[in-house]
Amino acid sequence: MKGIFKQVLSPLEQLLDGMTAAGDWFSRETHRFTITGLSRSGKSMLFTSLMTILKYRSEEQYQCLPLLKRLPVELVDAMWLEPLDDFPMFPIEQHMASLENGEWPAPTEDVYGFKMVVRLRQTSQLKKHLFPHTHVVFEFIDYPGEWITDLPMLGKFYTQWSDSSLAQQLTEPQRFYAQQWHKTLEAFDFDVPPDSQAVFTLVSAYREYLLKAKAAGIAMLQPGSFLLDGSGFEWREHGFTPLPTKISSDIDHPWTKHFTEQFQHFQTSWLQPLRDSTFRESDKQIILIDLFEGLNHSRQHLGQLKETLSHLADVFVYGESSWFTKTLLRKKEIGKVAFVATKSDLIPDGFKPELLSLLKDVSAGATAKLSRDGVAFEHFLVSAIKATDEGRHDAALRYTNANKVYTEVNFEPVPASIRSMAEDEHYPALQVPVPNDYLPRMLKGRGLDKLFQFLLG
Ligand SMILES: Nc1nc2c(ncn2[C@@H]2O[C@H](COP(=O)(O)OP(=O)(O)OP(=O)(O)O)[C@@H](O)[C@H]2O)c(=O)[nH]1
Ligand SMILES: [Mg+2]
Repeated sequence: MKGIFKQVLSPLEQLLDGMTAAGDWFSRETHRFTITGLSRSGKSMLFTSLMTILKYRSEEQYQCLPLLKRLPVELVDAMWLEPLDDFPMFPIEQHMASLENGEWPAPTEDVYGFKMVVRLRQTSQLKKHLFPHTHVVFEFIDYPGEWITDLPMLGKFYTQWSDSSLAQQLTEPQRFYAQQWHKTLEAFDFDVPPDSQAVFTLVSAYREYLLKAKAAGIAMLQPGSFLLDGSGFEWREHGFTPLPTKISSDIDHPWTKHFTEQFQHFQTSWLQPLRDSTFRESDKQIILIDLFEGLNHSRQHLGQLKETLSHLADVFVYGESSWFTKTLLRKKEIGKVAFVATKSDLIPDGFKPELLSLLKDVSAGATAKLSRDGVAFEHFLVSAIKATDEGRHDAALRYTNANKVYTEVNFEPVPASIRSMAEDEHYPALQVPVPNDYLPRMLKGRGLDKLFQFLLG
């Protein structure tokens, strides 16, 4: 049957369903969404808003998403959160407490999950027909953005990664931030054996580069997993770095051998399990993109963001066809992908068409790959919270700044493509503190109805 919600059932459930088994467990329908994005792209804030909006929607009958037709509030009997497998629960209370204290949610340093269960009212035959399930389950996983850039490393040999990573660091804008690291690499004596002290020296110097590049808005950070201390991969013990090609091309060189082993250890003991548990196959992929960081820095920053997203397209959705893709999705469309520019409240409405066009440009490398593989995609803008207000004219916004002064700012038009941004230009990003009235402003988030429709459609 062609339901309003797409059916993605495990074979067991499908079987049981066919037997019209009764009881809650049997009539659950699970949708797995991957909302993913590079570091600081707005994942945690978006989850926090989605949960808050849905909570208000169900508990207070608050119609904050007028365009949302898929899940009419009258049909929703109750909505609650449940843990997802063994993942620690998404710290919604902690994030809300931060907002209450005037702080944005802290950067995510570990993986969290939650399930949102929606119990539907089964009042009339018609509704039963439209919603054959009494429960619809949505699964969400939040994780540090630093982890995602590492996934393309799964398909590489150490020397391939080493060479391409050095080549990337020699192009702008990375080259500028890599100067110190490159000096260290050039001066390094590779005749000393790769003992733990020597390895630590080199890995620390490389990590310094990654930290510096991250602070400067670079998205292409490999391994991003080395950036977080205390959670995730043990870079001190198992770290590695790229090596100069004269070393990496000698497969018998002690350093090449050592880093090849470390790299393989990284792949098998960290990346593969991470991918299997956190970046699982899903019905729908949402890729969050913060364009403001790139706009704030330079055209070249936007260029490397585009390149990073293009690399990521290889590992998503259709990466390597799994059991799931092969057996279940072959008959249907392969999942769908949305490229979503976040924090759209940071520019006036009048410039949103340009922002959307820039989003399409920045994701063009990725969408070319999706088109080639017959994967459907779309683009839209969201803001998890509407932290700004309209200004007195079209090119202006008003907001309460860090000094608690309600001010108006004027904007230049946003470039509609990377090419149309001048080499020496940049667009300072608005730094908006958490507004005091954050709750109504979260309920006024923009584009979230579109997002729900994408998820449910
Ligand atoms: N104005 C505005 N700012 C936002 C919005 N969403 C996120 N931000 C800002 O972007 C920052 C990063 O958002 P997060 O949700 O923490 O990003 P993340 O993707 O979870 O980041 P990691 O956990 O580091 O991977 C926040 O601290 C806010 O400053 C939004 O809708 N509007
Ligand atoms: Mg986060």
